[in-house]
Amino acid sequence: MNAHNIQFHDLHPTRNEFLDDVLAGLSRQPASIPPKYFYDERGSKLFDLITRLPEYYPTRTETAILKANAQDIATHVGTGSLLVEPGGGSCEKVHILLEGLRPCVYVPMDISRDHLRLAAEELAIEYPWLEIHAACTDFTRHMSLPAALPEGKHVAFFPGSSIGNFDPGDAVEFLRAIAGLVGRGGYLLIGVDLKKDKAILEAAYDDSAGVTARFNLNLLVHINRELGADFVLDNWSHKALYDEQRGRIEMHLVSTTEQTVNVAGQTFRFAAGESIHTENSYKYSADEFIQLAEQAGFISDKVWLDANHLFSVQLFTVKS
Ligand code: AVJ
Repeated sequence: MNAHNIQFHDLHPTRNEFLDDVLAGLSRQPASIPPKYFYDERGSKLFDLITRLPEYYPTRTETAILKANAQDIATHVGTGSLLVEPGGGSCEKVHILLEGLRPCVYVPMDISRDHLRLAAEELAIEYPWLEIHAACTDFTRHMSLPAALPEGKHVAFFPGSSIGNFDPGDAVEFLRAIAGLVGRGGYLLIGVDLKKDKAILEAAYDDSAGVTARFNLNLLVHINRELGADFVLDNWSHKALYDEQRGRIEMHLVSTTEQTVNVAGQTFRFAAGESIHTENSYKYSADEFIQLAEQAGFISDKVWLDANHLFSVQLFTVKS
């Protein structure tokens, strides 16, 4: 079946940006690689598996909050908007909002091209009344909308606590870019994971089935394939820890032996126990996050929580 209510805009990052980021990251001390490169096709599939793990509470908790409050959210935001979702590659959570919000356009933006295309096509068939403009783009680099969108109040939807991947300073900058994107009168509906017990957090990022470990290690598979590197997977192990001081989960790939790795003609040495920092996932209290968003030019409109206060869904308007 072919849907006609969909357009695809390809703004995919070049192989050079990936290579530059990896070379720069591995040259740093300690080494690090941006988490956005987790999401090749297999990485996106592994992440979908993570969201269904018993230990990984964020997805199901956020989904429950959205479902329980979909009507309330629609009442606050109103209908007929232009709904933009940076990182919305699987077009999954937006289902919960579509019937209530009845936006005129939905713009999912994602770095993972095939994943985005498939999900957007399925959505287009399921919601024939909805115009979809899928944009394959690295929204952490280019925060711009595809050309030729209809007029309307802009609503940014940023679920999943993806904001947690940014250091707080970068998060403010990113939120400021979103404020610019939605403009005056616009909204931000964002999912924010909350601070909680260390054991719950660490289990969520080091599950007993080992899916998160595979997800982390897949970053090296992605680099080997796309950039012709020679990471030996057996020489790396997954580590996740909660730094209570900084309020963040850190994921690392730890070198299990002394080794060298070649990437595009450059050689990198790793001692046994040395690690590549692959992700931060910051946790906030609801109030801490409101303060952060205020620095970016937003005003808190409403906060929805689950009964156990594991996760928050927060609505903001742009300060005028
Ligand atoms: C997609 C960034 C929200 O930080 O929880 C899940 C990614 N990494 N398990 C998160 C992730 C390991 C996830 N975000």
